[in-house]
Amino acid sequence: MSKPAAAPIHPLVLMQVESRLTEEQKAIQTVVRDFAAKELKPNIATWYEDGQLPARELAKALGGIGVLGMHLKNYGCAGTDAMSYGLACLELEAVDSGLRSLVSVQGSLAMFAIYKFGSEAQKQEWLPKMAKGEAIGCFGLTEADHGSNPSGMATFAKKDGSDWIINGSKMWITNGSVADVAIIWAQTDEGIRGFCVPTKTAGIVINPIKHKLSLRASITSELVFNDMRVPDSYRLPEATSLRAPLLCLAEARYGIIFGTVGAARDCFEVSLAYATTREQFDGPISKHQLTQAKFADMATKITTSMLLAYHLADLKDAEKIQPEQISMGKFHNVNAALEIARSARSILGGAGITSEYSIFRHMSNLETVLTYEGTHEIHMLVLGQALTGIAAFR
Ligand code: TGC
Ligand code: FAD
Repeated sequence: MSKPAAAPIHPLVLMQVESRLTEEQKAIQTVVRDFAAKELKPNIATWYEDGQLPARELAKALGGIGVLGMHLKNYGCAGTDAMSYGLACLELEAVDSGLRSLVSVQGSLAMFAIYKFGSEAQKQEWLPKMAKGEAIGCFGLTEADHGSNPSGMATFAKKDGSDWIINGSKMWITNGSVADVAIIWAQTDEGIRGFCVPTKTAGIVINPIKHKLSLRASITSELVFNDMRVPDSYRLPEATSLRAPLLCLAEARYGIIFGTVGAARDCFEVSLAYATTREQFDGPISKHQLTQAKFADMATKITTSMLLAYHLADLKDAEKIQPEQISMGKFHNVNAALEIARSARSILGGAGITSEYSIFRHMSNLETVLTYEGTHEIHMLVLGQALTGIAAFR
């Protein structure tokens, strides 16, 4: 006779990985988790199906719980540690990658660019209202012909007296159509520079990108600049090469490393709940060894991803984190989450392809997450470079 069933253990409890969090970190995670359960989870399937996101209201609500630019100090930002920021990303992406993207682009890309490279006047003007969600930012690095290789960007800012005239375009820009301010990276006669441009500036046209089959609960846009004249005071004075936008990317990639654990956790929880109630061959499908093998594999991947994320949080808080370490985190955790989503989806059988369950949505989103913020291949090559000393990008 088989032993009576014991109470199931959650993967993160099994290895006690959360025991290392401080009370403050746990409290922040709980605030975001509760907010997500109340304000985001009930609506996400509809936003996703409609391909619409009430970004303005959401930004204000997210600002209200203090997650926008939460790891930055002063200027109305919460100034939390890196671990807390990661945990917030995890809870948001447990609902949908697009919601984490809204927060990543606002806090880690647009606000961080101003915070790190902006003038005092730019910081005073933008950061407090962006922290509150009263102003939304976007970050324009990618171009249609220059994605993985931003050093080849064609957008050009030409000096004209004390002004700059910017021509070119940016593609795939998250938050673009709702943004109040755009961080625009452009070539100049002196090298790559960044500009912090209000989107009401004459000469900028923003076109929404439609027909996405992934990240549908996120706004993605094309930005086009036609002789856009901006004063030198819009230039980010401390951004003097490609290193500046790449440093911003490191911030956002860090959030993804935690966020994808959230998507994976949700896939695990949804598929486990389904497997314990769905019956085939005279019992729950969770009793089948092949199903249990999937759960064992998923739980191990969630645990190793979480531990990797925690380690990177420690390195980040100690200000010791290196780009190749972040690359390993993104490379591993996005791939692991995608594998978990595919496996969890298979446990739901036919039901797994409907929007009644979150798994297929996560799976579809994770295809974008595998591509943006440096493709899976680019992070492999960053690691390859670190391990061999040879850059193989070109
Ligand atoms: P390379 O010569 O290697 O580097 C130029 C300078 O930058 C430094 N650097 C970094 N600094 C900080 N963090 C990093 N990750 C860095 N990577 C490089 C580097 O030390 C150098 O500094 P210096 O002082 O010597 O000048 O540049 P490269 O042209 O060879 O390119 C290297 C490569 C391929 C890794 C880089 O171009 C790259 O990462 N490409 C991927 C592009 C990308 O990730 N785009 C993302 C766009 S934003 C986005 O997708 C938002 S999605 C929405 C969301 O986040 O939710
Ligand atoms: P490509 O660079 O053309 O790559 C195509 C394929 O070739 C990939 O598999 C890639 O890995 C491979 N490849 C390229 N170079 C090499 C190489 N050297 N060796 C081996 N393989 C290689 N960008 C922004 O600036 N801001 C944003 O807010 C933003 N948001 C986004 C939101 C969404 C929904 C999406 C889909 C993208 C977003 N992006 C954003 C752009 C994103 O960063 C790019 O899509 C990404 O960097 C890849 O560029 P690409 O799409 O041009 O692909």
